[in-house]
Amino acid sequence: MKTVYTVFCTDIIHEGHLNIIEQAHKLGKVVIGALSDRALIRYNKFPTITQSERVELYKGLDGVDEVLIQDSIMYTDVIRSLRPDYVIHGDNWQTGPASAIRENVLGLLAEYGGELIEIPYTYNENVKKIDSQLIEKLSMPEYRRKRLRQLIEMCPIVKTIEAHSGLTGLIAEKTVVVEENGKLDQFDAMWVSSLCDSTDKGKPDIELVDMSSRLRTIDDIMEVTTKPIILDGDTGGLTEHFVYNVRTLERMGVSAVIIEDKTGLKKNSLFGTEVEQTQDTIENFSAKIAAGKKAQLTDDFMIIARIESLILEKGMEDALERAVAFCAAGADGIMIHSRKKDPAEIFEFCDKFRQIDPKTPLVVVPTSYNSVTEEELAAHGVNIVIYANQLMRAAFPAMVDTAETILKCHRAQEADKKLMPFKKIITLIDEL
Ligand code: SPV
Ligand code: MG
Repeated sequence: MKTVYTVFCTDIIHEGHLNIIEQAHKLGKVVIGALSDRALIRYNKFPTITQSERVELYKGLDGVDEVLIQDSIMYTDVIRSLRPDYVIHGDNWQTGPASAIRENVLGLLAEYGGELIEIPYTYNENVKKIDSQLIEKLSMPEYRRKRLRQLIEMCPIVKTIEAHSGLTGLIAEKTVVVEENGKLDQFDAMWVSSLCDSTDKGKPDIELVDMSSRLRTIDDIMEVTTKPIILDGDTGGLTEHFVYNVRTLERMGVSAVIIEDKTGLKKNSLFGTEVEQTQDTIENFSAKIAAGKKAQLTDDFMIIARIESLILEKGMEDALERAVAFCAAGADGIMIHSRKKDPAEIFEFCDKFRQIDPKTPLVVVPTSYNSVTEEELAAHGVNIVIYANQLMRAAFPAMVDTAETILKCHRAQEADKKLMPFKKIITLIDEL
């Protein structure tokens, strides 16, 4: 009896999957690899049912003999232990990032003479509808909102990139890279930065862009994405207003708001002590957090307290004292910020905080200390890394350069060399 292996990473079975099983069954014993939660999220397919529910779903299908868990998007461990005679897959992985997985499978099968069978991918209206229903489901508030907490449990570190528009949201949603080791990677979540949201509107980052406008930006991003959103809530404003905003954000499906312990006219933290900035008292800020937590209706939403002590040079002890107090007031996480060039003070804070509190999620924004790696941060107990402004900073100089080139040349031809072809820009956005 030959062994036939195939991997499923779906929450809904459609005729394409049934066809694969039927073809596999003709060849021998059918073993399905259920991609684990951990592997699925790196592959940009966030599960809407649990891993064990997926295993049960696959086991119940006619023609399936065995279901095992495949814990990595690459087939290496399973193929080396199972040594299937055949791996069967739809032919839709021959191009794009998934072709790296195909290469991995071909290499492994060649080690002992196994064979890859590719069958035409079923892509009819019904399958398309099921695919888009899955995506729609993930974009719904109740799924999106809880996804950040799920990611914190599942990932060594939640990789978060700034988005300030539908287009940057799409980049955060869809960018996938194949790394040198053949693994795929992508971002887990999005940060709606006050700096970039303000900059995009040509305004300073001083809480001038009001909440209605910030919500509009969030809505634009939500329209075209499914990944969870962390809002930069600045100081949170008046407590009396903050409680209403918590409810609104929660209802929209935002996963977390981060508020910073400053008061009065807020300036961007990267100015540090070069401008006048006032830190709120522990008592006031704790009361704001507690009021927000009281207003919250679901268990999913997170209010994360951002501590500005290191930015304002108030010292490590002050930062730690605040972290403990804000957690006691109900904060679901702590963001510690620094504008030093190296991560030493961030590491010190995280190590000391972890001795006091092993669990509360820690968030960092390595804009100044940008040589630090995700692995190093995770080793110091960080749960969420935010790349807070890089997309905006990439786009701005490119646009200025283009404007200058057109002015200098009195035509567009010279500028065109660095631009995306217009044929590509009109097909960049998927139509329904
Ligand atoms: C933002 O992105 O708006 C932030 C992070 O608040 S920072 O600009 O570093 O203060
Ligand atoms: Mg900000």
